[in-house]
Amino acid sequence: MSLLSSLQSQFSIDGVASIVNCSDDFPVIQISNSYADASIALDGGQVLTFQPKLQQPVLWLSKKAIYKPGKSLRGGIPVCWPWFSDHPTEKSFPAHGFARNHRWQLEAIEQQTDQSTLVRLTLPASDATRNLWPQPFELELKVVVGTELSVSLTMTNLSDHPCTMTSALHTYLQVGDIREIVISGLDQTPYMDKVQDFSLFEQQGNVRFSGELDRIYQNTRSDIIIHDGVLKRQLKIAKSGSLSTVLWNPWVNKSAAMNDFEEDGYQHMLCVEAANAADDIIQLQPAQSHCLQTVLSVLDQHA
Ligand code: TA6
Repeated sequence: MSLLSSLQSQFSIDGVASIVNCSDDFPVIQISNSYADASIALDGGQVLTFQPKLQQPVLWLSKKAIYKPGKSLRGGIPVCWPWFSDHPTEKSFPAHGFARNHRWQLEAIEQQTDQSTLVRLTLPASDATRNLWPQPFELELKVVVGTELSVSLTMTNLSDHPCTMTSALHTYLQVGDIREIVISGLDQTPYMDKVQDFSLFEQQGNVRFSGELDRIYQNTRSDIIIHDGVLKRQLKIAKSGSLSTVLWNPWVNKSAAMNDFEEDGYQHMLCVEAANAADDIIQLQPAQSHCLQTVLSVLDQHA
């Protein structure tokens, strides 16, 4: 029996959940319940789409995204773990860790009593992951598709010594026009600016975009609201288990240099990432766990 048919017979739920190959050897879970449609790739444990019924897509997914095992897709919610950005000491290791480049295992798809749908995935260790991260670990991703999208990443240290790690739910959001976007929730928050040599600044008022922006906001638990006058909606990004929030838009030149970024795609996307990044390092004792969660919701249709 092929992987796809065995997943389909074990996990599909009539009228709600199915597992399809969205390109050669690229299994994707498709959810459609009373609240929303969503899709999740086993490769990377990556949520690709989330669209509440009768609304516009919440997540941005590049039209030039490459559907290939071992390569993180441009868009949706890549999982960055066990390090965010570059590895702290090994420059040849992949950026943003390895969780986004490996195939996850589907553990369960369940209808909840409120008719939302829970999908549970785990990342198995392999020789390839052990070469990059020898410590035994457990990594679980829970995705709940309802009126909101909730994504929770639980990391557990299964080794016999303390471990440190960083992480992010690198969420690509769909916006009408990046130049018109206003972000609230970060006033007076300190941030590290990657575009200005990692210098430290403090946010004054709302965030607006007029060029490349790549910042790690620090020491913040706040919800973010994206005010989108073009799509006439407000998106709320709530989080827990995170003291850092990353904002990213590559703008013209950086996006043109990426082969999986559609032309002018930067105008319609924005990353808001619930993270443990920079000084927000997670230290786990043996058997200890940490949960990083982001919850996305459309507040209303009038920005
Ligand atoms: O989260 C922001 C960031 O770290 C940027 O610096 C940026 O280059 C980006 O993520 C995308 O990284 P990727 O490795 O997916 O091209």
